[in-house]
Amino acid sequence: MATLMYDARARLSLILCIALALGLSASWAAQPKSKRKAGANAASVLYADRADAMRVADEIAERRNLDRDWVRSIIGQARLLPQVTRWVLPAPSGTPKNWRVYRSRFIDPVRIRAGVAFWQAHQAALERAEQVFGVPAEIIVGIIGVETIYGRNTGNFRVVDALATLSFDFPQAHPRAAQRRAFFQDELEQLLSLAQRSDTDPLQLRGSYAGAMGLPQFMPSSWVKYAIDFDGDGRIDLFDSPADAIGSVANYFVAFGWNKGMPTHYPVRFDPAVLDLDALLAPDILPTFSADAMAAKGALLDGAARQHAGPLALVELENGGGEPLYVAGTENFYVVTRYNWSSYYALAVIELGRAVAEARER
Ligand SMILES: [Ca+2]
Repeated sequence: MATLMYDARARLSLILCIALALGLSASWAAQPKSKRKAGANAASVLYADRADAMRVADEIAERRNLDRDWVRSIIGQARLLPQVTRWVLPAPSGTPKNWRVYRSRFIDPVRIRAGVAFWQAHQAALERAEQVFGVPAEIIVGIIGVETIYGRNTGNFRVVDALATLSFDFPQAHPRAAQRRAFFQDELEQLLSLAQRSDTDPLQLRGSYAGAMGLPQFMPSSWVKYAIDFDGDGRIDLFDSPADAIGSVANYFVAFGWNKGMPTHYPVRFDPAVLDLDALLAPDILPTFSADAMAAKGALLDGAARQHAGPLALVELENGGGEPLYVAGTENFYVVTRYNWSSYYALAVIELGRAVAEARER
């Protein structure tokens, strides 16, 4: 999900869906298929019966200048999804992350073939997005592939149910429960406001269990801020217009600082004599070191990478009990993590896009 949610900002960074993955983020894409299909089994709790939900409905109506009865009616028809309150909990601490396993979920023949077909069908829009925004087609193709397999799996939960559940019944066991609850409550408010403005019935909208929608899995707040009409029909439709999805992903990346022409990452090798891994990993994925500073701490780049002008981060991807993978991430790698706050997610997006591009050339 693009944007899907982020603690600090707002889009998709969401949830940790698989044990490997990392932290909440737009990774509904990573959730087991069994979760994705379970959306229809709503429990019997209706939020019309909940005073706290109706109080929030009144506040939303007041803040957004919406019809109070309409807001109460929509939220009142939302149903608690008990399974969602379990899925948003982080993996138990100590659960090892495993890049190879994570990667295998996304870089596979079915998804690559679907990516080739998507690129072929929407080549003109992808080229135009690259010209207008400077975001390469293969990055956009990587995002839409990881998120929804090019629209095959956009989620079947009523978005209103998902957002109401996470607004009013976010699990207290989550370490950042209050923050997350506030985040989802804001998303619910954004959804109602957006639906009212676009004359859409919010009860008809379907998405991930965290409320992410359409081909690129945008959360409501991201839809409001970053979605664009890229096929020129005068409306923004991330569900049925691949061109709108393509343009919106590119626009999202530009909003988060995508640098045209900059690679996302470089291979890195270590000089054991001077290696200071703790210092190199301290800033996590935030690009901090010049190529020279990185080399001084024992992480060496080769060839043109040594001339890279901007800051770099040493990105560590665990492989269960095996040797981790290390890459030098640029500012553009960091931008990919703004779509979903995870280095595993970002590298999967980048490698899927590359695999699709290579398959096209064969
Ligand atoms: Ca459009």
